[in-house]
Amino acid sequence: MPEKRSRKLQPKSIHGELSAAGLCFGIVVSRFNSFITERLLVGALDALQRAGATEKQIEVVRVPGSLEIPVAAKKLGQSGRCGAIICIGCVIRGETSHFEHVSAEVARGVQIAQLDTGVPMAFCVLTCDTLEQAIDRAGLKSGNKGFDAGLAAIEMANLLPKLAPNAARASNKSRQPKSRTRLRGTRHGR
Ligand code: INI
Repeated sequence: MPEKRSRKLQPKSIHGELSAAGLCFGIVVSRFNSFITERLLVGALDALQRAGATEKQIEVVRVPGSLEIPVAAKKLGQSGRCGAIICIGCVIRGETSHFEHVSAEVARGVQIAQLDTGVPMAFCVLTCDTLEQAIDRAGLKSGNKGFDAGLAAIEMANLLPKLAPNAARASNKSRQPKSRTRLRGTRHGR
C-alpha cells in the first residue's frame, strides 16, 4: 500500500451530557443498613441538584432490603416516568453465605430490569466486607458512591435518547421549537 500521510480519524462521538434539564429520575433506596443507604441517597441527590434537577424531577422509592430493589426499579422503569433510575443498597458480609446470595441477586436483578425496560439503572449497591468499608464509600475516605451513581444516571439519561431510531431529533434538543419542550421520562415525554 502506498504510504500516505493521513490525518487521524475523528469519528462522531456520542455521549450524554451532565445536565438534568428536562429529565426525571427515580431513586430506589433499601432501608436495610439505612445508616449507609441514607448517606448514599444524600450523595445521589447532591449530584442531581448540581446538574440542575429540582424536587419535582425526582421520585424516591423505599424498599425493605436490597433484594427488593430490582422489582421496584423494574416497575418504576415500566411506568415511563423516569429517564434513569438510581438503585441504592448496602450489603455487608456476615457469618453466613447470605451476603453472596443477596449481592449476586441484586446485581443480576438490576441488570435484567434495565435491559428489560430500556431505562438506564445506575447501580449503587455497596457490597462490603465490613461496616468501615461501607462508611468509607458513603461519604468518607472513598467519596460518596451515591454521588457517582447520580452522575452516571444523568449521563445515561441523556445518552440513551441519542441512540434511539429517531436520534437525530433527540440529540438536537436546541433545534426543537419551545412548544415541544417537555420533561423526558414522563408519561407524556416517552
Ligand atoms: N439486605 C440488604 O440490603 N443488605 C444486607 O446486608 C442484607 N443481609 O445481609 O441480610 C439484606 N438482607 C435482606 C434482604 O435484602 C431482603 O430484604 C430480605 O431477605 C426480605 O426479602
